[in-house]
Amino acid sequence: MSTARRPLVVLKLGGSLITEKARIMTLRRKILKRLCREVSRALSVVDVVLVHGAGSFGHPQVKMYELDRGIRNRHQLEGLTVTKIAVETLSIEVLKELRKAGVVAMPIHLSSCVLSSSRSEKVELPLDIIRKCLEMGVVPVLHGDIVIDEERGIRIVSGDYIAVELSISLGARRLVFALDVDGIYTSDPKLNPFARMLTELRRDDLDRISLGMGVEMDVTRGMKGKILEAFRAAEHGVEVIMVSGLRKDYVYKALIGELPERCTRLVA
Ligand code: IP8
Repeated sequence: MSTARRPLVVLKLGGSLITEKARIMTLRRKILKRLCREVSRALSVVDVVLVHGAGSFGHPQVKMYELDRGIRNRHQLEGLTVTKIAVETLSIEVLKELRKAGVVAMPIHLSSCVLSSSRSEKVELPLDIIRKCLEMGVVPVLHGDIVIDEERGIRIVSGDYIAVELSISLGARRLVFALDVDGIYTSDPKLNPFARMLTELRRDDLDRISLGMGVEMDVTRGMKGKILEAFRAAEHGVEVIMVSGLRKDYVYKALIGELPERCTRLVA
């Protein structure tokens, strides 16, 4: 159960939404700024845990040093620092925009407080710290990260995994994925003009649709990985909504529990 007084919502801001994925370490500041204001307004109704993706502040760096394959030589270790600098730079930008929007936020970096083991799928998250922040009315901010792993040296933990795990463990009412598209489509809407958006998505539908979006540059499985993760939350009774963060007030509406006109709801 949530320890917070109000309904708890976990918000995942997609890396493709808040960064230019094709241009290394480039922020989409106007979009981020507006989204932070929407979070700020929603805080009068719900408690929020914010998780963001790494976008071009993490994926190109991980790919460059092949960090997603674990540590095999010393040169790769340099990539650890390079990637952390990039991800933390984005995290600071998110915090600065939250601050400007009047949100009191606390960054929680998994790399500093988690030791993972590849023998387990699960990564233990610092729930006590997050619960305490919520209790104090502070918004915990997490992001896709690199953590030290007992067997492989390092492990990439996606923001999607973090958001899903938190929504289940904290008993969140809702999990909102803010995307750079309106929802989940029958195929990639950026490539196929006939792609149809699905207002409801069931696990069975996954066999009938083609999910190519973002997979090429994404070291954490892109859209398909996101949806498979998200179904875990839906199957634990969390309401899961995929919504465009490009449309004004859609994230705000999803946060406070008003279904925006266009979005995809996962049906467990
Ligand atoms: O963008 C990936 O997190 P994501 C984290 O949420 C790194 O998949 C370091 C690439």
